[in-house]
Amino acid sequence: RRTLLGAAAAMGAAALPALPAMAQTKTVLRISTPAVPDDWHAKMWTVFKEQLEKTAPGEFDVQINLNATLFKQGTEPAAMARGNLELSSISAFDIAKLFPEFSIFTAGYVVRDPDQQQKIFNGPIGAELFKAVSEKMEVTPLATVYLGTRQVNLREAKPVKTPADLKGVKLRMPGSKEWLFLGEALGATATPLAFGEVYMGLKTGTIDGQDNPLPSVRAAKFYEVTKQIVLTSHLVDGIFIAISNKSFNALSPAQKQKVTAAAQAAAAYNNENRIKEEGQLVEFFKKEGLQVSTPDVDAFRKSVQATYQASDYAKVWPKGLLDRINATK
Ligand code: KDO
Repeated sequence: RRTLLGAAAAMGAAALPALPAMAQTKTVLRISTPAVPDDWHAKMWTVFKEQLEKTAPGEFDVQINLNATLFKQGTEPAAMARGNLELSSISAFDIAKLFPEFSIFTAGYVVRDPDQQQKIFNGPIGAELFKAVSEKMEVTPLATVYLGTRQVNLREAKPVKTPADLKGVKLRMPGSKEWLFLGEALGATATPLAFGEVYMGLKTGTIDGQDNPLPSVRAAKFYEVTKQIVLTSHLVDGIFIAISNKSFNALSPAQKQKVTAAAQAAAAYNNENRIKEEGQLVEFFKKEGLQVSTPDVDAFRKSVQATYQASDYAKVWPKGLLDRINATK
């Protein structure tokens, strides 16, 4: 029996007929994220999709799933490792679970600002750590997304100057021990809850507060159900656009390059817009009737840094990494 290709080969390569359209199956790239539609790290995926449509027309079918509708928050890395999901944005906390050395980026007051964050992850530190992430987690980080600087957001207004003022405050954190540790380091009583349940938790009072960057407080409308924002600036938070190694390895070198470039364009779009919006939101929240207060940030910094230094987390941080981070300008 002769196949079409066999027949073509017999005719000589020059006579190969053009492949019929049906042979061009698109590579499906499913994205899952807990981000709400109006947040920059949700909108950035449209930039990713549109760029790929231009650079690789007809090659990819990009499917964007927001609001954690495809995979629950925090389960994306395992889904990608199994090959059940192609892309997501993963946090330092997700990475630290499987690669504890990375917990240095879950610690409060380590990274100084978004510019330094980009320099850290786009330079030699990022290259070394991302290689280890790829080996340990079966996912490859493609771009660093500035999620914003995390602030404390309370249901009822109260004077907050130092961590002692957060004593007994039920502060919602995402559900992993690395996140809960950050909440406790701030002086609060950390309570785990998925992002999608925070609005209701604040409204009904099952939690007293939550921490997120200002653009997410706006996009998820937490300002409707809270009265105060305390500008602790405790974590310059980053998430990483990551692809499952199974999907990445199945791409041609040209496709790998195009997917990486699209991820970087998406991150750049997010970073630019988020930084700009962060500068404008204090005014917005004040207009919405919230009290926006500045605590003794040095007191928070000293206390949080000391808590991490004394913890088991710091014991596994690679020797010299903190100094290298601090020296990154
Ligand atoms: C959150 O649950 O507070 C968090 O900010 C954690 C991040 O790592 C990230 O998952 C984010 O939520 C979601 O993308 C929703 O903005």
